[in-house]
Amino acid sequence: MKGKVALITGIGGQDGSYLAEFLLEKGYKVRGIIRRASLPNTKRFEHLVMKYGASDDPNTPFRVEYADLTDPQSMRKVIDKFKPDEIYNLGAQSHVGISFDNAESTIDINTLGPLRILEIIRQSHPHIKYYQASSSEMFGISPPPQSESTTMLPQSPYGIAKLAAYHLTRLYRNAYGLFACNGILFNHESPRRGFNFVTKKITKELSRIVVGEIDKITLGNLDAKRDWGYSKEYIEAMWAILQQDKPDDFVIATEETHTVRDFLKESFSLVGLNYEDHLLTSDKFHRPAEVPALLGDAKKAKLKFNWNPQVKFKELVHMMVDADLKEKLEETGLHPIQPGVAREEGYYIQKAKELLLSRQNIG
Ligand code: NDP
Ligand code: GDR
Repeated sequence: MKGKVALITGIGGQDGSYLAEFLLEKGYKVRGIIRRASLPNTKRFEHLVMKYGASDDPNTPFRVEYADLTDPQSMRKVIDKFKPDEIYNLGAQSHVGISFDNAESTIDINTLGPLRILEIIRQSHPHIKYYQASSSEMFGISPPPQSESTTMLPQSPYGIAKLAAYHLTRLYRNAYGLFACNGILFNHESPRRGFNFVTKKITKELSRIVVGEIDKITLGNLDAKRDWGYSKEYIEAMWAILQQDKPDDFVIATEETHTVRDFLKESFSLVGLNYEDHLLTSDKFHRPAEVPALLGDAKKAKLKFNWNPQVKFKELVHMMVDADLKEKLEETGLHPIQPGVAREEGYYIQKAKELLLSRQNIG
């Protein structure tokens, strides 16, 4: 891997930041693009800038430039400049609910964005390997379990945009012989997950309930089922997909499914709370059309590159609850920040339980 160059779009997102760390560890030179924002959108990779610097030297391990998937000239400029061996196209308007309100820009970023990259590769750099961040949302209302051969019936502008990009990726592979692959990833989460996805919303709001900032969490559909895995493991599959002998498409999933209600119940019970005492529901968080049940069948990835995720539902909930409690207990001064002190996972869950008990005793 030494000396290989990878370009990551969406490097500022959950997956992009983990993938950058993983590829740097492997000896890649990592290049990323970010778009202009009025507030910093670099938080998830600031530690990499601290570690590797922000030099213009072409040999520097880590480097980020401004470009935008909606701006073809900017994409051509970075691809011509960095001449990557591999492109991981993770940049997207990735929120399904918001795609109903921003349908056109979702299609611009999520469909035309990949098309622009594929065209640049086809015209000028046909040796580049291309990874497309495809999604289980493409299956829509097809009943579970879903595999690479399941019919795709998307239920949102997001799902439709991703399905078009999935087909473009296959077309450029079949018609022009490009090494272009789809990773069809089921939901994956982590402490770095964006705040308006349901898992992070639950664990973050729970931490606010624990310290007494709020008393209720407001959610939409609690019956939707999702196959939730851990982002840090899923990005390894992205890399493995591009290392196969032949370009292909792969489902990546844990092969377990749980409802949103299960996630809520498990999170609250970790600190000894009953979610029903703290729950409101609102139409605001219901979608015009819903994907009722996702459950991946990842046999092909298991067979081809030994895909075997270790973090399943309970471990994931535990990790995310503990991380948000740490942040909240430190931010509010209820637990001192102790630089350099590493706590075992679960430490802040224990502290939260003690806090809730002491509050009950005072009450
Ligand atoms: P995030 O929303 O955390 O990250 C998306 C990234 O894309 C952000 O860095 C965002 O930048 C960037 N981006 C958005 N618009 C543009 C644009 N016009 N030009 C350049 N960059 C842009 O998503 P995840 O990390 O969770 O997901 C990564 C990819 O995988 C996405 O494509 C997503 O759709 C897909 N996916 C995700 C799954 C999941 O469960 N996480 C499952 C299946 C697929 P900014 O910070 O400026 O908004
Ligand atoms: P999803 O993730 O739509 O599956 O897309 P999200 O966490 O947004 O929703 C999961 C399920 O929870 C229900 N839900 C709520 N969702 C949100 N965001 N907020 C709420 O308050 C709420 N209440 C209930 C939703 O209706 C849904 O059924 C994610 C994204 O990462 C996509 O980019 C990715 O492609 C897919 O996963 C696979």
